[in-house]
Amino acid sequence: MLSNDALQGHLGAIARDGYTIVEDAISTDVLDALTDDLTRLEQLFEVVPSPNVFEGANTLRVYNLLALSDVWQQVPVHEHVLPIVEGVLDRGCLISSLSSIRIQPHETPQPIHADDQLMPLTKPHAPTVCNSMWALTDFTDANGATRIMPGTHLADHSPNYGEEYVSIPAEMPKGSVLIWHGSLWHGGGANTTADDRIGIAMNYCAGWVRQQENQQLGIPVEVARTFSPRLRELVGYSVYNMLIGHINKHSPVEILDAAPGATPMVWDAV
Ligand SMILES: O=C(O)CCC(=O)C(=O)O
Repeated sequence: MLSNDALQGHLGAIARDGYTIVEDAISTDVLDALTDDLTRLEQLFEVVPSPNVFEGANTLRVYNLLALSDVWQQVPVHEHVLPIVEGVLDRGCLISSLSSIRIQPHETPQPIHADDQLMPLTKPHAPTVCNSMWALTDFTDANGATRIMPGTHLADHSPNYGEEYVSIPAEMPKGSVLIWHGSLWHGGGANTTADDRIGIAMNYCAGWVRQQENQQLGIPVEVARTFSPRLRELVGYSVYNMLIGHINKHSPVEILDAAPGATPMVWDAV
């Protein structure tokens, strides 16, 4: 559990710099379990790099991890990360996507971008997105640590796609988590080593924003039914501010459970 002082420190850093790093966030047994399952999934699905510059010619990505095995269910709700995300967005935040990013040797730098730059909003703006990168290996300048540009979350525009910028590597030991404001300019780094850099991209958005990867159709209903109450809320079986996301004036969680219930809705409060 994060202390209140630690929580406030991380929130202050994100407000000021656009990012923070939580060291020693993830225990070794969790890291090992995630790494083993990811390797299994990559082999099972025979994952190969996608043929586009953004995802990387030497990078393996597995999307929609919550649908694939139980071990990923602990990631979105982690006690050292979620309170910080809730502090940035609010407790009505949602999972936007959960995927892996394995940057292999010979990978070149990913174009610098902001994760919210496809949203047609005037900048700077309140955070609509708050993303995190779990380090399953050490993240170093040489192996492709995420490149960040501190303070750019306050810029009045997004980066020009494909332009080269001066950035710094978010170096962090294995078990750390980098968390950033969705407007921060950043990108994956080049890997000049002989080893893989493995990261888990645990991305969140505000509860009133559309999720990047569709969680309600992407995760089979029978899988979602096994989720904890908080995880169900985070994938979108919930309503934001008692209204947004309702189905016929009911929370979608009641439909998930096939048990119409009494989730308080905005109409009950007026
Ligand atoms: O792999 C990384 O360090 C960053 C990746 C990223 O920002 C992205 O794919 O959107």
